[in-house]
Amino acid sequence: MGLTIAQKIIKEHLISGDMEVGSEIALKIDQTLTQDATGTMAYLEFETMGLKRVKTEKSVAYIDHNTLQSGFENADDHRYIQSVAEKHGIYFSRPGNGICHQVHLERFGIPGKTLIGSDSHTPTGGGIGMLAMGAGGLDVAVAMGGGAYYITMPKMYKVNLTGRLKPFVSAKDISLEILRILSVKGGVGAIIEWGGEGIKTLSVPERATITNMGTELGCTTSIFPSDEITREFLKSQGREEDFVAISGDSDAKYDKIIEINLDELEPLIACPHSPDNVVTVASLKGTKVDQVCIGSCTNSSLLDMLKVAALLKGKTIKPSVSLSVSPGSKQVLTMLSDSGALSHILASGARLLECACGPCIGMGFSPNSKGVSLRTFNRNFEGRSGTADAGVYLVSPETAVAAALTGEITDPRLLGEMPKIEMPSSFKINDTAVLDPEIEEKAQAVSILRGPNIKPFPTSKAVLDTLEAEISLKVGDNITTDHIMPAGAKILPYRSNIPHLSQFCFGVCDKTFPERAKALGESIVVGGINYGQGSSREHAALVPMYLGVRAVITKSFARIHIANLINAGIMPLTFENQDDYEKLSQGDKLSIKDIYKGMDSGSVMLKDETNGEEIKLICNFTERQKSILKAGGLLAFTKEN
Ligand code: MIC
Ligand code: SF4
Repeated sequence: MGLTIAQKIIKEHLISGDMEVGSEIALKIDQTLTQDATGTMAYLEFETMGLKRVKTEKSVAYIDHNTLQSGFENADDHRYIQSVAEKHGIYFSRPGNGICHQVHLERFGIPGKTLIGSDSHTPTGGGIGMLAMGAGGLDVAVAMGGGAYYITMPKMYKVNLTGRLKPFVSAKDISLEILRILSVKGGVGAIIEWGGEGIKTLSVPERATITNMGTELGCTTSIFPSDEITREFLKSQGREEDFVAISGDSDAKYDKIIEINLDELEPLIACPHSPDNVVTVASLKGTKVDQVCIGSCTNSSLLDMLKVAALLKGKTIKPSVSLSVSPGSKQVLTMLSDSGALSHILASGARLLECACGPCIGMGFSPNSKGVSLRTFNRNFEGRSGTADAGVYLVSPETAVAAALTGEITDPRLLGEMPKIEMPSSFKINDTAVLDPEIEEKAQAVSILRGPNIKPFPTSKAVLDTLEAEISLKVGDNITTDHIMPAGAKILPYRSNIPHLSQFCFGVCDKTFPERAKALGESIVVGGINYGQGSSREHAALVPMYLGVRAVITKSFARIHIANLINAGIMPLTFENQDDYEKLSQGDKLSIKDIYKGMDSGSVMLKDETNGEEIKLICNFTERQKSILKAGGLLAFTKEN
């Protein structure tokens, strides 16, 4: 039987396990990336492993998230990461060089290679045919040390594109359409491959917009074939030698096939507070808009920016709208500036932000109270923008410009004729903002620069045979990591200070949680479907662990979060019968006995001591996962072994 693109790459990188859907496989990882918000913790973990050099083909540390330096914390973390990178053989992308995913695509990604990154949008690399996955910081640290990355062998989904996008309809609308079809949990346990005649009309940055936002489907990753369009892109980046062609076999088998006709697609918009809350732009016509943000790892390529500049050329934005533009990389900004296109953006009244994540993660540019913000980003979770009562909508760059010019949600097709965009055949290469690591012989002399904000790593506890604890919090479906461990300018600087961070845990759901959890000593959290969707931040597991959470019981989990819980020594359990969720209430005292036996048989019995209910919970762990939980987390397990 033929293989899919992903199966081919997995086969080449398989260290152990069977490529059978649902079973655990271990993969060799060629490249890693980290960003600063997850990187400090990842490098602290890497240091604990005591290795001198990374063992990957290429590891890159990016500074792109925590760039607002309103105190010493972020600057200290940047220096720490820079010094670790220099010492241990990691390339360092300086602040200002751009968003990790955009820069990695331009300068380092290679078709057919495996990449894991401590950021959930690492699948952006799927746009050039990489098997690129988001992971918790500890998993990235292990991979840097040469260890395998473990995933559950995914199902394979295929999306066939036919036709060609109409003017003012773009790659972002394809992302929103697939979210409309599949929902934020529709990709869990699957890899999505993009194919069909229609992909020949999509350039690499457009493909990368689609694989980037595949993360919002919950899938393991998304991938395009590596074809002549990929070759052209690599050539334009001066890297044609990195090109290899990769495609799925014609008789490859897919578990699901979805057809999208690009001719029929129209401008779409995701309404608050979920990326799958998708309707047509036309249906929201006339909604007043306060703020428009263009950028993020989803839509900040040169192509996106040139389109924005061309549409803004000679026009002025509405006085009632505040427009920000953040190009994805120094390369994009330089070329935008050299071509003169930047002047059109500035003349329109837009505010230029640095090449970083910025408003996407609430690092500045928060909307006004009850503000309506249209963003070309990938997430619109409640509170993520930094303004609790703002309504964030996700749109294409075309729809963003239409709103900035008219002051309301407007179908961009009403803007007239789409200007023709000429893409350059070669990009301006200047990698001076990427610092090479020190050579191995001299690396010993590099000292690590640690700031006072770095606090000791919290120690986790081993899972014991009996757990008796109270439910400290019960939440609903689709709880994101932004609910569990919010980000934003005020909180992100403390990513290496778990005690400080813990004050904000579950702040979006219940501000009293940290105090209550601490008072209980040990407790259990109960959730609904797709618990932990969203980011890769391991802090959404480490902080609850610090606050004494010993188990999380849900209807289902998101992929990266369940791995992070196990790595932190927190037991993830699921209801055998989802209706049993209703039988548990916050404050109930629970007991789970014979956990070790249950881990072997795949299920445990929970007794609700408050109401007498008995509930069966699934705990299908692999031998490796059982050992990690019994050791009290992956760090403890790695030290033991
Ligand atoms: C995000 O988009 O939510 C982030 C911020 O990039 C996170 C990583 C983090 O929390 O630091 C992600 O996507 O993994
Ligand atoms: Fe940065 Fe936003 Fe992309 Fe996350 S989603 S990496 S915060 S730009």
